[in-house]
Amino acid sequence: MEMMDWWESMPKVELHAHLNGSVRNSTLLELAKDLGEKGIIVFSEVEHVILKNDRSLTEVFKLFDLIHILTTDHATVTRITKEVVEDFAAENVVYLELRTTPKRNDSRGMSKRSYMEAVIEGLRKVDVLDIDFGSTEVGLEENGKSGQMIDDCVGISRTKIYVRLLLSIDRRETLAAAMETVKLALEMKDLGVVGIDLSGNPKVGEWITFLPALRFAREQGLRVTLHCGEVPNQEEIHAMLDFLPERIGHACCLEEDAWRKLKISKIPVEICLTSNIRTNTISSIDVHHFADLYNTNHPLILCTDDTGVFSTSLSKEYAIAATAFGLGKKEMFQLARTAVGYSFVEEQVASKLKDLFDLVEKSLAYND
Ligand code: 6MZ
Repeated sequence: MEMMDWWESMPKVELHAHLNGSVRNSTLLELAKDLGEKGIIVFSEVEHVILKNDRSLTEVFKLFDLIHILTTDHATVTRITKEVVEDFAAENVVYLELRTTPKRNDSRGMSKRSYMEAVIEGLRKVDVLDIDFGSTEVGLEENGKSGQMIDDCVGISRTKIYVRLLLSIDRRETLAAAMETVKLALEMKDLGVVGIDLSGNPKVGEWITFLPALRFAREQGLRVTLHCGEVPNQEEIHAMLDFLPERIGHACCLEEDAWRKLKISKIPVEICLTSNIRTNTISSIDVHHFADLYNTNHPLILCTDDTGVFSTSLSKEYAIAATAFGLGKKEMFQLARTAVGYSFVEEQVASKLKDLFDLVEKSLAYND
């Protein structure tokens, strides 16, 4: 318990979190009850789906379809964004790179743009601490709560969370839809959008479909991260690595030559331990590639993927890694600190975050 307090109070950086995968179970149940009462779904049929713990990769994507039914209206998108940011802030995540797939839903009068506006509204509504989400709109980057101290990063009072956004392309989409997402990201650069992610069911679609959109994103100065190697598709994995994305997520199913290519490339890897084990992408923690990457100093970042879907938190992921790979507080603190350098945030903020880690480190006595 004492160790869990330590992981929670340590400042941390989250670079791979999907908005709709990070919704609280209590919120999903409340939304499901509501839709049940309106006769849109049958609550008793979905309750156990929400509460189920062990899910295959295929079941995870079925759950996302259900979550999207529950969250698809502007007010709900705003609500879940606010809650997700506040949940990460509560466990001392000092920088959050939150990703989400802009969605069009004509029956709700929702366009990709209005979906993203609802997300931004959620950021504005965060009120348990200050938030900087990179907005250049006067007065919006601060929400008027300055000076309020809500949390302690191992002894240092903290008043702010920095949030930046990545727009995700779902592998089910068309190239035209992906292009729309990239153009939207460019239009929203002043609202804290820093990059593009390619995600979605890895068994669906082909990444090559999206290559023109990803190239365009890069040419226009957006950073790119790809879900790579969640399933063993070596041809795709090689092509993705050849594209040299700024980061990749997962990297679970790389055969020897792709693994060698990754190591040479030095592309930082977003590691999501619980997600990989729960979906059985990796058979058990003791054979997880975290160890090899860590031992060879390959850039890596510990992340959650979907805190709601996998009932985890970033603090839990740090606790799991420390126990499984025999790492102490000092090593884990350094891991969190180096993550700042792999983020897509502007240099000025990265430097502030590094200062924060330095300040916290000075106050620490690492007694493992
Ligand atoms: C691939 C994933 C994922 O975008 O609606 N997503 N894509 N692999 C994973 N590992 C388990 N976890 C989440 O958040 C949910 C969407 O994120 C992607 C899927 O496209 C999912 O529909 P948003 O906020």
